[in-house]
Amino acid sequence: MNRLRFGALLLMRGRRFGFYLSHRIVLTVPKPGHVRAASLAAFQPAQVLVADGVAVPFFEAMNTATDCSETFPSSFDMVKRFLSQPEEMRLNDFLDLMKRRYGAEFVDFSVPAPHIENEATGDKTMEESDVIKEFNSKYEEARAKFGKRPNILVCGYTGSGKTSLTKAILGDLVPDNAIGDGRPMTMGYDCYENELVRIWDSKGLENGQAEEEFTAHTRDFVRQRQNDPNVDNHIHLVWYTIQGSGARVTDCDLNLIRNIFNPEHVIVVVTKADATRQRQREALIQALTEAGISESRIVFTSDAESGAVGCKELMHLSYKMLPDAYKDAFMEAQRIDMEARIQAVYEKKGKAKAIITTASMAAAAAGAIPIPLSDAAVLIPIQITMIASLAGLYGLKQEAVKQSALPFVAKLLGIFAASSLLKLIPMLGSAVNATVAGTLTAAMGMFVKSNFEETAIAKVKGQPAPQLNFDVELFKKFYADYKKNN
Ligand SMILES: Nc1nc2c(ncn2[C@@H]2O[C@H](COP(=O)(O)OP(=O)(O)OP(=O)(O)O)[C@@H](O)[C@H]2O)c(=O)[nH]1
Ligand SMILES: [Mg+2]
Repeated sequence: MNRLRFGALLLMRGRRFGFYLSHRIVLTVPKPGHVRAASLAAFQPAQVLVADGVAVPFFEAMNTATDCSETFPSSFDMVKRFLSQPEEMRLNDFLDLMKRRYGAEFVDFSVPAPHIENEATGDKTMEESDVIKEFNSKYEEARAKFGKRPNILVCGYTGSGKTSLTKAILGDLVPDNAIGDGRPMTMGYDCYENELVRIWDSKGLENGQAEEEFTAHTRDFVRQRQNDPNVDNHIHLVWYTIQGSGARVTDCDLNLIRNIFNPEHVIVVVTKADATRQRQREALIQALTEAGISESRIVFTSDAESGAVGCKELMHLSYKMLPDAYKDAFMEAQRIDMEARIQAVYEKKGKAKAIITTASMAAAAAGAIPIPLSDAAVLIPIQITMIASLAGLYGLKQEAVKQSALPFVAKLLGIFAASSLLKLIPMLGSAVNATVAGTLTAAMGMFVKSNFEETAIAKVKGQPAPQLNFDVELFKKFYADYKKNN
């Protein structure tokens, strides 16, 4: 019976009529009174009005019925009224009419068990793990798109303050014992990473070490990285440190800045600003600009202990210079400008809107073909993708996803399960067309987005994440508001 169409007319063996709304819902008049939504299970076994193997659809009639608040003595009276037939018409006359007008007769009708949790019994026919798997894979896709992790190389003479600088900007990522007390601490390349950023903290050039050797070593490292076919492993930005109090720009510095790295990716960071005199500062700027380095790429900083001078400026310049795909993760990783991080969360709304629009268009498209569109099986994968993408966009970590987002998704999915949909039908009105499927998905997306946004902001502020709350009543209110304002 897969050629059944949405909006078909059903007849129950007990002579009760109903409009087939979805794999779960039938509109009927169970006892004298209003049109009610009944579960299909409560309506079986039934017959469907069929011509040439395809159910005869009654969209208009069904749409009117969803909106109707009139009372009827029986389901047959409901059908007569919505199909504009006289009240006194008998059942046999009606069947004759259907035969004459549509060439249609009632044939046996059965639907396969719906693949979704049955709220009433708690049975889970759709494997919960499938939902989780689907969610996780879409989440990872979104992280790969929005939250790409940048690689930053921090390079310069030993003791110039590379590790201190990194710590001032990225905080806990760098262990305290990585900062030296006169002895060269970083041997080779230290890699500090989390899921947002990867820092290559280079072995500094020691006094007395052959500069050629150091340059060659650095060149090899950079080449190896940039030859990787995966651009995600390239060096995306270089912080080249020069100790301000040293006040000397060496040929080795200039060679590295101009020839070894891509000059477009280098920021020259003059460290230890607290110990740098104005005269030294001017001399450094002069030496660097004379070598062709733009002043806009030179930043003076000090470490956290000395007030993290210039670190915000360095962070913003880095953010500006990073390729787009890597900006968000860097902003989220930095610990120097909380206001900017909060702002960046709000600024995700454009991308969120794009995700929601894509999903709501897909839902509308699913609703455009004559299938039962309140059918969860059709809309749920679209909504899982949407919610997982939003979780990825807002950088909800795996843990947060597990603890709050997934149960949240489970509840959201419940909205398209039979009993919730019953509650929604009065408000859906002449529901269940392409527009409504789209609007419903869009409203759901906006609802989820505002929850995730709140969660992300709370995280930046170090506050406990708000509970992700969801229930049908709350969503009904949200949906009504959304419809009013959109
Ligand atoms: N006064 C002052 N001292 C600093 C500043 N930044 C770093 N230092 C000190 O400089 C020394 C070296 O700092 P590190 O951050 O370990 O330098 P590094 O470049 O990572 O050194 P290596 O790993 O050995 O190459 C430490 O004693 C720091 O405390 C700063 O802004 N001001
Ligand atoms: Mg170091």
